Amino acid sequence: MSDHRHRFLQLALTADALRFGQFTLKSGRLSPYFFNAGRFDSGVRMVQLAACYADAVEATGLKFDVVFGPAYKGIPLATATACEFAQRGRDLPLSFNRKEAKAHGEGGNLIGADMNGKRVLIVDDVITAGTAIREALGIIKGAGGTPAGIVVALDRQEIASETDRRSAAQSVAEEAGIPVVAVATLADLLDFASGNPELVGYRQPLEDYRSRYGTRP
Ligand code: OMP
Repeated sequence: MSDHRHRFLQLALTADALRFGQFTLKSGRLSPYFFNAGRFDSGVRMVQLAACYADAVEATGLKFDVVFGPAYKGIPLATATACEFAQRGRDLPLSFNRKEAKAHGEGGNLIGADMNGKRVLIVDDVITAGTAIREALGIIKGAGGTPAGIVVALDRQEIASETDRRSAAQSVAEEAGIPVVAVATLADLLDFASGNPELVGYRQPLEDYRSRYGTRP
């Protein structure tokens, strides 16, 4: 497992961002685990997480001009990732949206750098069925930008729907013609759990869930 994958999973556990139990997902699926990016709730945690995102993106050699964070959780993630790229010598424009359009002041629902005519990297927390990412793609296109790639901390590697057995990440990538990069995947989490005595007991529920909703690698 590459260093950023392992580092991220360890960080997520330490921050309690990765939890095991019973969770109802946005898709209605009942999951034995949940990733809550909101637990990266301090400066140090955010800096460490952003380094994992930047490493994952750099490993792909993806070309892009602007970083976009979808509201809400994508906003701090994209911001921290842009700061990390700046630390690495690359000052990238940053853009994000608000959920409700504002009628006064500067108006609209987009904040930050102009995406028109630019190649845009979306930074978000997690992909399950792909609904959140599809919305973000629509926002970028609406602003005249060209989606260049998507990076999420965790790809849960779940089928998009009963009729589309590809993973949501695969179907979004094929439809949009762009890569979906994950810092780590469910497969990485399963590997990580095998080597960690505290997590080994969670492996079976994760495997059962993967048999029901997951795509086999
Ligand atoms: P999809 O839109 O189905 O891809 O789900 C992604 C969204 O689900 C995320 O942006 C979160 O709001 C939420 N989510 C998590 O935050 N962590 C998880 O482990 C799973 C989900 C989820 O509901 O699927």
